[in-house]
Amino acid sequence: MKLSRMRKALAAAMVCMTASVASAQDLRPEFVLTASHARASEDLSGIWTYGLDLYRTGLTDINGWVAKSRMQRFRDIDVEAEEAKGGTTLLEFDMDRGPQMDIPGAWNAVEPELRYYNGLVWFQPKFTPQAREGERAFLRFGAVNYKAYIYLNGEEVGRHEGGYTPFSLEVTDLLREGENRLVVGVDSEHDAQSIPTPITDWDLYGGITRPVELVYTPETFIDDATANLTTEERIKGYIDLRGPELAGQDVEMSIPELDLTATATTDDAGMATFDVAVPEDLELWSPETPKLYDVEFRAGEDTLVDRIGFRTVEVNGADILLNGEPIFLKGISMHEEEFGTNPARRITEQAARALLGEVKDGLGGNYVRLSHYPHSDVTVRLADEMGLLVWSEIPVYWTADWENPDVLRKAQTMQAEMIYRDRNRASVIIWSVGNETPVDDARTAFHNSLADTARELDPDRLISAALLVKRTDDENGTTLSINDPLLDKLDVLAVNFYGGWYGEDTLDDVAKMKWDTPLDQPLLFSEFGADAVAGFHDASVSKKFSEEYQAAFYESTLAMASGLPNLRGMSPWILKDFQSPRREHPVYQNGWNRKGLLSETGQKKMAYDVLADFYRDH
Ligand code: GCB
Repeated sequence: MKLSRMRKALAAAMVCMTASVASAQDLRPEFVLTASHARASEDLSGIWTYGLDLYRTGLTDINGWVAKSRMQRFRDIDVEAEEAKGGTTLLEFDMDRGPQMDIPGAWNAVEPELRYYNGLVWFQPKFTPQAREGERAFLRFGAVNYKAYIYLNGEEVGRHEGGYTPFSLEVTDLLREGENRLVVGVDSEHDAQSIPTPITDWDLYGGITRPVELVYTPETFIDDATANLTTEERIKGYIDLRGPELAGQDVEMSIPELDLTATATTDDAGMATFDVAVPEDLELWSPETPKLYDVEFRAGEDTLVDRIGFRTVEVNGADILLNGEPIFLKGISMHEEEFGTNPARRITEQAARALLGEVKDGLGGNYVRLSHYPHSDVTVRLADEMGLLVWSEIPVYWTADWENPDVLRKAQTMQAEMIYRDRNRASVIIWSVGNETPVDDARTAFHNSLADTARELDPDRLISAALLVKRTDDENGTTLSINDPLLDKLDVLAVNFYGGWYGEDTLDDVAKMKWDTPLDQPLLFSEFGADAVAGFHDASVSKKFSEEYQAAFYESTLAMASGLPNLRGMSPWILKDFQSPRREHPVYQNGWNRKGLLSETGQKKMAYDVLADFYRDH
């Protein structure tokens, strides 16, 4: 064996070894705070002050020394009052008198000078919590992109890495009566060891992009609870307590609308499981009837109510079965970006409804690919309510430091944070473990580990990945195949395909291409698409960036895809034009990827109706 190949094989083996270390149990977030929106809480969102810190002087000094106290933005100090005392005090920050920003929302949209700012920004709200005797308090962040450093009243509470998943930190003993000072350092910089790595095809969107809440719980509380319909026609679930009284607690899960009550007793770790027969009058959740039930979890003085739908999903040969019936996934891909000329990834319920409404009512879809990272909980809960199936993924996108066990651990942690957040959402049917990552041993070992942990964490959903297509040109023409050892770990094959857009192929060439894919598994087109500028027309249909070309591209790709015997769905790229610093054609793009069926303000392009018609006929 050549030395380089030996090294690769060894590295792959090392990746596998570390994978077994991160068991599903190890990956559980310290606090899940499931259904936290249903708890007593205070929303800390609103106007916060901020200060830039491009050289990260608030975190460290030169030579890795501790940051100078005059630079430590997180100090619990009234700078103006200190200065008024006179004397020798020197402070080179003042979080109280900084400029202001509306949180949540990415900073890129706020000021022109922040449009492409990529680094550390300090944020501060001051707040006065309600007095809540005997309760525990947690700071819950919906998402901070990308690294977060959290301080309350001058003390470090915790850190978090990963821009799209929630995290909760206990602050019971740090909260004080009266005014509290929360300081959050947010570093948007990505590097070769981050997930994703620095170059993607979407906007940086640095900042605190989802709500920050102070959530209260009893001393011993239900930190996590699930209820899920399995293919054996059982409702299974658990209650997982945190607090001083874990063992031997009588706990209960009930669905009043179905007169269903299940009781259990917790083990020493505070865990109790349920496994009950499905009541006869259970109305299954589906895109046509997105029925949700109030499910009540009770433990001691704690009660938690979540709205949960019950459905099964499985694969049988090349079919995807929803509630036992084959389903074709009529979908579209979507980034987490609201309509508007200057989006800030501010996903209010109204913003999410506008996007998902286009999928469900406009295109007549039943499915959405939430690409390329876990989207806001608001979106996923709305998908439950509106009846849209969901593909959800972590941003293992194009590349990662495959041979680095710490990076694998990072990806697994993100995946666990996503799964723990959304495992009660009926809409979510697919966890994807990667997007367009070139095949090699170390990369496959990395993805295999992600697939294994996803399955261990959630055996009741399907695993997929958006794969690259292998192209062969010979005397028989062009053959497209999926030649990827990762297939063994996937329930559903998915491919991204851009023939007729990137490269020299004409749309006629695409129509003649042959596919050679395994036929015993369902196949999804996880992406295909072409740019078009809304309102730019070209009667000859030959000009890229015209609406006509995009529409013709959709027509020919849909015709080609329809010939694939195991095609079971698609999520073309993409619902709406989205910001991307990768797309800088000065006439057509100007920082926008134009593959939307809608412009950034919601203007329909011709291809929109091509897809809507196709879905109406399927
Ligand atoms: C892809 C990527 C997606 C890009 C898209 C494009 O394959 O998965 O993130 O935005 O192509 O527009 O090229």
